[in-house]
Amino acid sequence: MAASSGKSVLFVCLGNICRSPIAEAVFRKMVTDNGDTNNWLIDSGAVSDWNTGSSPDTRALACLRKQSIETDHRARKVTKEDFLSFDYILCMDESNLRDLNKKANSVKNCKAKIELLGKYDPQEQLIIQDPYYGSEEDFEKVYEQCLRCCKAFLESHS
Ligand code: WE7
Repeated sequence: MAASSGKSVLFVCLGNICRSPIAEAVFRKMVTDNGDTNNWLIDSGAVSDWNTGSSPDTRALACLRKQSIETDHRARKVTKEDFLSFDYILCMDESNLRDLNKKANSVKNCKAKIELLGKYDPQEQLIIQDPYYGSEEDFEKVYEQCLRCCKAFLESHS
């Protein structure tokens, strides 16, 4: 559960094995490097339950490892409680956004602000594309987008 005094963010993509675990790990490293971990609850999740319990995709792990970032995340599906407890739910593409808004409409007292992570990109690349059927470069691009967006998101909430 989110600490009442702190801030909380849930990163979301389709399966929670490529984009959202990268975003989560990148954001956690930034917050840790700032010595601000006590003020943030950070997690990631999926709109689908296809990959529930799985480790991130090996290409996502390799991409993070190149930056000396580790993660022990296991995929999970977004729950109704997430809409009540998180301040922000940040997703990757329009399909995620549609799915999340649909779910948010079925919960009472939704607290979370549901947005595209790409909204925070100073380079204005709004959509973080699914790299699942892509190449190593596509994962690198996801990482770079997450880095820019997470930095801007953190700055706007510090
Ligand atoms: C993905 C995926 C991604 C696509 N991670 N999967 Cl096979 C399938 C079916 C329903 C939900 C999920 Cl999560 C998955 C496995 C995991 N990033 N991207 N599938 C994908 C991409 C483009 C067109 C169709 C699919 C299923």
